[in-house]
Amino acid sequence: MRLSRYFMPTLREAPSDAQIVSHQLMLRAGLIRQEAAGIYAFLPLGLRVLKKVEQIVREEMNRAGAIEVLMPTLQLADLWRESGRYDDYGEEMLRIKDRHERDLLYGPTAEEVITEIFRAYVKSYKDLPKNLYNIQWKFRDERRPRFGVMRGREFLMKDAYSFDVDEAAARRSYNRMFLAYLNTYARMGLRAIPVRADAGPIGGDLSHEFIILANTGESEVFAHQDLVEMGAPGPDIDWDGDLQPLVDQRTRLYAASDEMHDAARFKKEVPEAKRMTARGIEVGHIFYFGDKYSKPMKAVVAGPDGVERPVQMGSYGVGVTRLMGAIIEASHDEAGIIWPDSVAPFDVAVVNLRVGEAAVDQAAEAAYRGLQSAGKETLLDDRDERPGAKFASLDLVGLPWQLIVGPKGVADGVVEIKRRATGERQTLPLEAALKAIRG
Ligand code: 5CA
Repeated sequence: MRLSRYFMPTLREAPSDAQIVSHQLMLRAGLIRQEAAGIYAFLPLGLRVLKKVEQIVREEMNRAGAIEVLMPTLQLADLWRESGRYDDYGEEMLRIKDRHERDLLYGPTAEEVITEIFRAYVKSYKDLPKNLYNIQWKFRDERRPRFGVMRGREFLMKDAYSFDVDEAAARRSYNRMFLAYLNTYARMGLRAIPVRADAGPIGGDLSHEFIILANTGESEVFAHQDLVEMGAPGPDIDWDGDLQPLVDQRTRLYAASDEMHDAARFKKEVPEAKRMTARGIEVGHIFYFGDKYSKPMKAVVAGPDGVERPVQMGSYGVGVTRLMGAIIEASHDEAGIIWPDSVAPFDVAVVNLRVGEAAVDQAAEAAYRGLQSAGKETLLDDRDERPGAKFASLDLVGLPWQLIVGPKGVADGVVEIKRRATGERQTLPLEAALKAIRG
């Protein structure tokens, strides 16, 4: 992509109502534009990041055996009357009437819709387990939308729903999601801590939140330091095998959100030097709630004994748009965003420092073509601007690499490469520079 023809509206200053660094940087880097309180348009760079985050979530769901569907954003109120949640959900639910005066709502979550789909087709334990997920926009009319995509009203969520014949099997489904979540966040350069959580309006008694540590986070967490340091299990575990030991290893150590925190237990179970109290961002939340929806909605399956029972369910949410903010909170400096390679909007910017000077233009074009044919997503900065302005905006948008082509280097047969994360620079012949970036 040639920057002279692209749409990357960066801002020198963030609007004064952006209070936290990720919100400021998302606006300044031209990733998002607020259209109404808590409602955002995704601009080209922001959309590229969103798609990458979404794709990582999708791949890790698929790896763990979940199957993708797409449910509508608008749902029938009657379904929510069946589950009994229509009246309980309150003012957070955006209620809509169509021309036939039918009550609709913009889905804040989709337990009812997925249960309706499931019960239409699945009747026997032989078809279980099943885990169906979608990545779809949700709407919650939050009282205080704030911090940009962190607490939006319209936001993108991955929501998965598991169906099992009994509690033991449902627990296995829960474990698969628990571990898939850790792998998902790790691929984005994030370390998430699973903490015991309150199930809130989704319901049920087994629930974990996944928290990214950040001072600006809205959640307070209490955890054993060793859990914070424990890595993700990695993709190569046996997804059909017994995952309980891997989950136990991570749930044995104390970790709780503020609603579930028990100060006396924390003191008793965690040595003082290992007690961590911190703020964090909830980037995922998983629930096991048994027959909370299947029973009132009559989603039943026949067991091996021929007896019909409500199917055992769980649901598993990831805040996809919120993750963009969380990644920036975890990875930035004074100059701007530092995207992890896996979610960066482009891999590399080729910076032409003397647009219009034939030899420099030619060398920049050669670098641009070389990177593109190596499969690197490349932005060619061919804007007619001062070098200082180019570097400021490129550091702000935070691509992992810059390949800098200037008149002096061209005369010497070299270019400069810069790694955004470390600031490390190297002067190399073009071929060696391409090789370093190709990795
Ligand atoms: N049905 C369940 C799981 S699929 C559910 O809705 N869970 S939730 O309410 O915890 O939401 C799942 C995830 O969506 C949260 O962990 C959070 O990361 C994200 N999320 C929730 N509300 C918002 C919001 N207002 N703005 C941005 N992301 C949000």
